[in-house]
Amino acid sequence: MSQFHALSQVLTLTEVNAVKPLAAHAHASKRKFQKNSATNREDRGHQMSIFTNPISAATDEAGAYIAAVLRLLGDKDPLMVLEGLVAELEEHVNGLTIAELRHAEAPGKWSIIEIIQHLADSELVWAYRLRMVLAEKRPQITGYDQDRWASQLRYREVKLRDAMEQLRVLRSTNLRLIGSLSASELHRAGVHSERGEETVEHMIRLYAGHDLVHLKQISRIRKSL
Ligand code: NI
Repeated sequence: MSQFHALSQVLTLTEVNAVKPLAAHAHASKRKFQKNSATNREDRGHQMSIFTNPISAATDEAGAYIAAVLRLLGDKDPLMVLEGLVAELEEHVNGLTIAELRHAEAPGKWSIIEIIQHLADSELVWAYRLRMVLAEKRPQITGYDQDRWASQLRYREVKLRDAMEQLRVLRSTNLRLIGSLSASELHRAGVHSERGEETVEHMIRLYAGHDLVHLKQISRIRKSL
């Protein structure tokens, strides 16, 4: 499983240490570290992300990342987390200037707006995956390189309003779909090329954990402003 991203960006140092030997970093520094510089295990982490499917992802590392995300979710109700994301984000961005919203946490790392666009595009990908898993028989789940999406799709130029609107619409659409599912539909699965079988139920927990990871990251950025 290649759910790897951004450990250095999104988890506190303690959490990163807790999930060693995970390659830390990931959303981080892609602009600085291009693929051809990825010569060791840690550098490869820069290309990995929670919803990415890098060829080099090591199963044990990915598994450790998933464990960290699920630990963050703890015993919280994943549906409550998913439902609360947009309101939480709105609270976080309230009162911030454009400059603050576009302030990168560190060179090569994302700003708050970039994180929100990442969440919006993650939701787009999830929308597709959910529908494939529900309508097709054990479909293949494929990944993408979120850092390349961020640069190629110009997350830096995105307007907060647009990113938030995309996220709001897609999240509520996905939650509506999930709310209509039967128990057996929640157990339908797709097959991820590295992570193997992945059920709708599991994805719900994973995406909820992913929300928390990025909310934490945004809190940290806010404190540093
Ligand atoms: Ni992410």
